[in-house]
Amino acid sequence: MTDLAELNRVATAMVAPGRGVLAADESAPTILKRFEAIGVENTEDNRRDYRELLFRSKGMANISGVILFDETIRQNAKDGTPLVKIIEAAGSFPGIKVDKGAKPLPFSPGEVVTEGLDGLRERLAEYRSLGAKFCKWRAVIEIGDGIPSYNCIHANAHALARYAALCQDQDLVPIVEPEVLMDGGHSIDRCYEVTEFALKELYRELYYARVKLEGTALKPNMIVPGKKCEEQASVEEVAEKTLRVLKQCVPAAVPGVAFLSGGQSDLDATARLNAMNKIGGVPWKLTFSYSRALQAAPQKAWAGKADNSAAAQAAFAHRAAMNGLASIGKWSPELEKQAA
Ligand code: 5MM
Repeated sequence: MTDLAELNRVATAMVAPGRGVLAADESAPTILKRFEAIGVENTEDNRRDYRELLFRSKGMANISGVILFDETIRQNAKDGTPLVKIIEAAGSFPGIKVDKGAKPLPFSPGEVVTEGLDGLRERLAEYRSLGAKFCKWRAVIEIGDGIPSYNCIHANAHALARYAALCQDQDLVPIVEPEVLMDGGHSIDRCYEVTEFALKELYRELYYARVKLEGTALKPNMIVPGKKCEEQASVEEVAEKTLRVLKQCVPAAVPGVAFLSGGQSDLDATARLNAMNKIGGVPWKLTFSYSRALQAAPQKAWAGKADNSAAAQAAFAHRAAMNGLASIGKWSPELEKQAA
């Protein structure tokens, strides 16, 4: 029998004030891209060394959970300690990405649906035995000419709901991530409209699948204009429109919302989260579940050299601390400079 109290305890701790989630679940092609950008060879040891340095950084004080990739949840640190144990020792929950990636959606040019439901029950049981307390599944929704279609919104919401129900059946907290991409030249209002559509459909499907919202976390995009849009938005506009869409769509039973960074600059991701928490007045905690906005700085500082490990750990700790402050509305540009 699903232990809803335990699921709620984990989901609530994941969004505890001052803390958020580190998304370190880059799949093989994505970590290759990240390592190429800093001139590092994409070997198993390098992937291990890099992630180990993050998990041993004092920045983990602001990290409530770490999303891992399949390889990482099975990996040991250089001294033989399982990486999962290092995360637990830092007071953080190990989590796992369980989707198998976004694949073309038949008869819907330019659209994708996330796959990975086949065999998921068995994979979840194994991940739980390896120490996972929560999972992540990411749907990808692109905005373009005539897209997204209802078929894309619905297929992805349905898959997210089936995944979430299976997670809870195995006593794992599902993070549901319907990401509306910020690629392209669309306006902030178009992003609002599509995100609203995706979230409404998601919560409808979660209801049909009998998912217990108290034992879930939402990982959405913020409401932002496309990267190529000529009219960019102020921090206040992003915060205000993001809160507005969440209030329209997300039930109060959800303990917390942990945003993805989605290609925003490190500072934008922090400042916008901070602005939302300053406005407040919402039933859920608002925090971060960033990958790029937490890792770009440490990756640059590390550049694959053991001698740079301390500098990389400090860069990670800095971003984790700044986002920790943003999660309680206590960040400021002055603090950012002082602490840097
Ligand atoms: C680490 O990036 C995750 C996706 O990895 P793959 O594309 O390799 O499967 C991604 O889901 C990530 O967890 C979230 O989108 C947050 O990352 P950003 O960089 O958007 O904060």
